[in-house]
Amino acid sequence: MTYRLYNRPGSGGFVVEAALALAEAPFELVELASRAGTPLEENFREINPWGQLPTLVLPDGSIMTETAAILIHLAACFPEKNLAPLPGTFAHGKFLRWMVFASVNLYEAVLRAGYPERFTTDPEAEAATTAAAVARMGEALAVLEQAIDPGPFLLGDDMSLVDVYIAMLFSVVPGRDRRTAPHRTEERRHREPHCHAHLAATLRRPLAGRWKTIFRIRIWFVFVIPANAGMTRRCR
Ligand SMILES: N[C@@H](CCC(=O)N[C@@H](CS)C(=O)NCC(=O)O)C(=O)O
Repeated sequence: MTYRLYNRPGSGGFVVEAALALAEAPFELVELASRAGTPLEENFREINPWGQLPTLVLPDGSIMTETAAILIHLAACFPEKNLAPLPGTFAHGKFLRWMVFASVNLYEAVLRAGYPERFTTDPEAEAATTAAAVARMGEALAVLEQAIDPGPFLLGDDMSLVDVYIAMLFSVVPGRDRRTAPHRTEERRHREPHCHAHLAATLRRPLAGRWKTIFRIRIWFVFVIPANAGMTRRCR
């Protein structure tokens, strides 16, 4: 039995794909025939009633959702791959802290920006809802910016799955100019130099496997193409 990962092109779920590749775990990737920005098929709710990706089917057939939970679980399943500090250590406490911080403060704000209609009943307030979410992401990034110092990784010299997660989120968080790819803008480089260097360090980490290819291709696919096409980038 292998893992089965449901994702779709344009979704931040590629971070789980990257983690599975880092763990060298056998997995099947099911890319839903649904483009980012369009609703998922209603019948997908039979697999994940919350209707979101990534969704991971574990080898025993049980379902996991929530990116942070999936990453924490994968790190525990493959301790020999050093994807996280050992549970019970102080470093693991730090790992969990930033996993959850990223999930509830950054990923959730990305959704508020992308789907403002879910967070207000007033259609005229949608633009303001998006703007407030983008501002909130900036505040969360400022906290991460301090946490990464001195880096290069959140936990110091050792890369863990929390770095891969933060790098994905840093890539999806829009810059002030929503038409440009965020990880390329000078503005971002100046405002969050540690986050910027952290993304570069994460991608530079010399590890075997195809996770970096997945990561690079997905970042390019998700962000650069929509930016060039003048679309709003959203994690959808
Ligand atoms: N809390 C979820 C959020 C996942 C999420 O927002 N996924 C987006 C793609 S990046 C999605 O499925 N959007 C479709 C929707 O919400 O309808 C997690 O951490 O995994």
